[in-house]
Order: sequence, then C-alpha cells, then structure tokens
Amino acid sequence: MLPKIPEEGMEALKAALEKGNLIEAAAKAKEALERVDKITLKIAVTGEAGSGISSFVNAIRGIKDTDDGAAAIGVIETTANPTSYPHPRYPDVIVCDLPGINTPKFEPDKYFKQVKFSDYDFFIIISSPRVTRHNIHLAQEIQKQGKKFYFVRSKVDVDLTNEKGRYDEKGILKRSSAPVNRPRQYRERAILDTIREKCIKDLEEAKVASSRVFLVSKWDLGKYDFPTLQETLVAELPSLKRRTLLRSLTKMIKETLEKKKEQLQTEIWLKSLLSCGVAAVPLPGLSTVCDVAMLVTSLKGFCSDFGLDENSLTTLARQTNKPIAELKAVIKSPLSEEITKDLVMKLLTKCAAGAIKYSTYFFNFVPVVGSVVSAAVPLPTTKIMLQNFLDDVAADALRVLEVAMEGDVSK
Ligand SMILES: Nc1nc2c(ncn2[C@@H]2O[C@H](COP(=O)(O)OP(=O)(O)O)[C@@H](O)[C@H]2O)c(=O)[nH]1
Ligand SMILES: [Mg+2]
Repeated sequence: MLPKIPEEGMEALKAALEKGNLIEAAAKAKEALERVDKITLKIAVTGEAGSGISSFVNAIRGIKDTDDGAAAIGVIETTANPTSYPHPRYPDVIVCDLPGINTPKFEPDKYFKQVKFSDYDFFIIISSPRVTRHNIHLAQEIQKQGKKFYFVRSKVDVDLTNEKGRYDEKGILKRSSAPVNRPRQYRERAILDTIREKCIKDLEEAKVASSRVFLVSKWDLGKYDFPTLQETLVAELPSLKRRTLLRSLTKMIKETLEKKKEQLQTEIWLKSLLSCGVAAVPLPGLSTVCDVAMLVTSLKGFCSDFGLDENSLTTLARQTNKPIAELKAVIKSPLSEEITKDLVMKLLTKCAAGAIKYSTYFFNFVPVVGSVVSAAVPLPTTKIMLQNFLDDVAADALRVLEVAMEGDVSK
C-alpha cells in the first residue's frame, strides 16, 4: 500500500525495473520526486494523555477549542481514536490527533500497533511537565522507523506561574523558597532555558537527540516557541515531503525488484540442471567446459536483468550527474563484462564448501540426479552460486538506484 506516491509514471517505473532498465527507472523515479508537491504529509501529534495533544492540534490548525470541528479537549474527554484534520492553510498536510499512550484503551506496549505508527510521516511529541519513559519510548519508536519528530514541551505557562509564586511582587526570591540554584531575581528567560535544556538532556541520554525542543503554552500562542515552531514546520515541509516520497519510492522499487528476483529464482533449478548436463548431455565429466560457459551466460543474464553493465552505468552516471565511481562503489557483484569462465570457477569453488551438507540432502531425495555426482561441478553448488549471485545483483540494483535518487532529498 503506497498511497503517497502520485500514480503518474509509477507503472512506467515498474516496467523499467522489470526490464532491468536502470536508466529509465532512475529517470522515472526522478520525475516522481519532482511531483513532490502532490504528496500528502500525515503529521501525528502524540504523547501522554492529558499533556495537551488535542489542544496542540487545534493550535496548529489555528482554531479555538470551542470552534466547530475542533478536537475535543479535557481531562475526562480523552481522544478515543486517531482523528485526522486537514491543515487549514496547507491542504496537503493532515494533522492527526492521536490518543495518549497511557490511556486504558491504548496500552504502551500495544500502542504502536494499535495506532499504526507506520502510517504517519512525521511526529510531534507533546510532553509536560517532564520527559517520561513513555515520551522516550515514542521517540525511540519514531527513530526506529527512520522518521523525524519535534518535541513540544507544553503548558510552560504553568511552570512560569509556579516559579513566579516563589518570588515577591518586586521579583525577588522569597526567603521561604530559596534552594541553592534559584536566581535571586525572577527571570522568565532563564526559567524557560532551564526547562528546554532539561528536555534536551533527557532526550540525549535516551539517545534520541536528533529532535528539536519547542516550549509552548496554549494560552499564549504568540509567545515562547510556538511561532518558531510554525515557521520551522513550514520551512521543513518540502524536505519532509521529499523524504517521505523517497521512502515510499524506495519501498516500491525494493518490492518490484524482489518480485523480479522471485520470478528468476524459478529458473535457477532449471539452469543448474542444464549446467550439470542432466537435461542436455547425460555424460558427466564430458561437459565441464560447456557447463561453465553456460553459467557465464546465466550470470551475464542476471546482470542484464538488473541493468548492471558498463554501458548502463555510464549512461546512468551521465543522466544523474554523478561520477560513475560513486555508482560502482555500491555494487558488490561483478558487472556483466567482468564475468568470465575463471570468475565462475572461482565463485563455484567458494560455494562448494557450503554445498556439501546440502548435497547429501538433495541426492537422497532426487535419485535421478545421482548420475551427476561425478560431474566436475555438482548441482547444489551451481544452484547456490546462482542463487547468491541473483541475491547480490538484486541488492546492487536497489543500491544503485538509491544513489541515483540521492541528491534529490537535500533540495
Ligand atoms: N495551562 C495550560 N493547560 C493546558 C495546555 N495545554 C493543554 N492544557 C490543558 O490540559 C488539559 C488536557 O488537554 P488536552 O489537549 O485534552 O490533552 P490530551 O489528552 O493530551 O489531548 C486540558 O484541560 C487543557 O486545557 C497549556 O499549554 N497550558
Ligand atoms: Mg486528546
């Protein structure tokens, strides 16, 4: 299910991949990335219940809690199910009000499955008054999925009011509440900085430091970090969308290549049988040279099935404006041109050791093939070699395309 990729050109991309045409595939992928403005971004607002998730959803949409269509607020009226709201100014952005992670219906260990975290592209974690283990758990899960989040410390008005209570009308610290590290003079900025630093430190300690922390009060959206947060979000939206699109695209490419690999896998048995001479020449030993020649052809075939040859790479490098070395750097298997009889012999020797156990199993069950036992290259070895090679070229093709699409993320 890939709802975020604009449909145009997707069939062409799949067809190019099926043909092993990396050049066309990369071009189609680039075209898809250029349609970035058409993709919808789903932003999930999450956190512990009661920390102000729904209030934040209303705030970011620029509406009052009492307006029609506002998310329900309150200690009792907790959000029961994830609810989506379109962003009033950016219709391709959907803001989702998620239930709190610690509500009875949504237990922490099942939360991620229940609210389908994988469906969202970007997260905002609301936290107050302190960073809890649930907050950390949320951040870690988001990071695990390779997605980004902002950390919002809500209700800072409450903190400021509480702190203010420790100072007199002139802003001087009252004697009764004078622990060591409180400044004598009331200073709002210092209090806010302390809160922010504490959040950052807690997140860093939990190894989720890539986040940004914003201090917010729903009662004063023009103050603290809410304006900056809005600006940051708007500024980062295009690159967030690009990242999302690239992720979906890579997933789709991977699935298509995987399917292609599965199809080719069905041919492996046949190819190994043929190369061992069972189907072609029932004279073991005689066809050793022919066998290897045939394997050379098979491996070259896999390379061209996945577009891994000098010509394709040269064109791809030119088309994507990347040095060919950069594309080659991610390729682990030999290119079509590098496949020789010598290389095949080397690969077979490498696989032979691994095939011993398997061959015992195989020959017990398929006695008819027993006649090739004396052949220079036993059947399981051939099969394993072909299988390994196929796995490698499929993985190489994916990596090459990833490199080819790379530069488009940072734009
Ligand atoms: N003082 C203050 N109260 C807030 C703030 N954000 C939310 N609240 C209150 O916290 C309670 C829970 O808010 P709600 O948005 O429903 O939290 P949710 O359960 O996380 O969705 C409500 O009474 C809100 O008015 C804030 O920034 N400052
Ligand atoms: Mg709520």
